[in-house]
Amino acid sequence: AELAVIGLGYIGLPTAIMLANAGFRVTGLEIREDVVEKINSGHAHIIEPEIDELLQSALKNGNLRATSNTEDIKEKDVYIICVQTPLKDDKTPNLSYLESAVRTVAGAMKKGSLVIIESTVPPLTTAKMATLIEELTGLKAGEDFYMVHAPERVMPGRIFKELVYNSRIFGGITPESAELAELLYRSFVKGQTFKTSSTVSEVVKLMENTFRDVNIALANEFAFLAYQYGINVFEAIELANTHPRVRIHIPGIGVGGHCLPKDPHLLIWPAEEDFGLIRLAREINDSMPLFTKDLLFKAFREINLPPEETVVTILGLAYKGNSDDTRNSPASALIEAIREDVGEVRTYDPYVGGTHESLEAAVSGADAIVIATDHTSFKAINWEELGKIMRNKILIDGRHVVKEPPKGFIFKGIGRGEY
Ligand code: SAJ
Repeated sequence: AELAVIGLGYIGLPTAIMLANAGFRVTGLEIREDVVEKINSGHAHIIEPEIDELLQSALKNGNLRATSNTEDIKEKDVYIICVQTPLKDDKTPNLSYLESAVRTVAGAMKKGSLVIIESTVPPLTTAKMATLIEELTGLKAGEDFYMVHAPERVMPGRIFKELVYNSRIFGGITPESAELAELLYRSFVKGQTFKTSSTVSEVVKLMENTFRDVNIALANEFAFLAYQYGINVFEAIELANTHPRVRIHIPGIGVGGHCLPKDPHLLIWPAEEDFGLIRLAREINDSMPLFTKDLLFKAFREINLPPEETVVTILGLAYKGNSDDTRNSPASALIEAIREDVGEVRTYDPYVGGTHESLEAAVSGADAIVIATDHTSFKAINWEELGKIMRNKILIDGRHVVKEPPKGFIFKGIGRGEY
């Protein structure tokens, strides 16, 4: 079969590579021409273990080609849409990328095509997009073309493992649609596969990320409570998690990335009524960078440092450890919140371009360090040694990277001992 993947980002590119290596002829459509060029020359534009090798083998066997020309995806058997579905304000989804991808597909497809949406979408969207295709093409959904929501579930950093071993859901607008998609993905998926309706599948995907977001909010609330009792919340969590049915998440400076901060909003957006818990969890998680700012300014007050004279170094700009992805990163929210109030903000992230070249250069003469990302390399830092090149020694740990408060520092961490 001839396939087209629309959108070669974090999900589209790995999926196109897997399908090409499974033997399908895949054309990847991507509007960013520099990205197309890079991919066709064998270099992925995203950082992900194994990606360049797998991309090169897909190019070598002649099954994968990237393009920015919509003419190249005419009359394919299958279209897989992997575009982003961000928010346009605090809580309203921006479905314009999805809609424009669907319009492109409608202009290219033929009778009998299978259209798959991998993007995370608000409930009922797949059915609406099927209606849009009907209007644009005159074809009848479920008869003249097939349509499925097949949500991606992979974790950046583990994409190629999880693409193969995670189980997958295929939500068809008709049972036959789901069956066709399942057959296609079985070419590389070793996990279990399940078929359902498109609306159930949309809700399932959103529930998964909402579950994680709400659980992280609960952990963050436990961190606030821990201050009241003067205990280390991480010790308490570790002990609570020895219970066979308890799995408390990790509190921290905030919830970033392209999924968790928006998916709970997508879940409740089309509903007439929601009951508050999901929204409150979002508010708690969004408040964490400000809470981290509070910890920092408390430390300034303890040694009578006027904030406007301080140099603050943020360690980690990525939204999570060992990643180069800065989308919705709590570090950026913190920087935004302190920029006007402190003398100078410096950043250091070994994965992210545009920050200081070295840890030492970023920290030299600084008054405070705030850890905003749990990169593995940060865990090996000798703080007492590093402290020697600082002007004042304040260390704020937003990611539970520092196990023992280093000597000679004013140390504060989220959920750690005294506030
Ligand atoms: N975080 C915490 N505490 C935790 C876990 C995470 O503060 O206990 C923070 C992280 O530091 C990060 C944010 O939450 O800032 C999100 O990170 P994550 O590791 O939870 O998730 P993502 O966004 O990288 O990927 C999630 C995954 N969903 C679930 O685990 C339910 C992934 O499987 C999805 O495919 C992905 O969202 C997606 O694309 O929807």
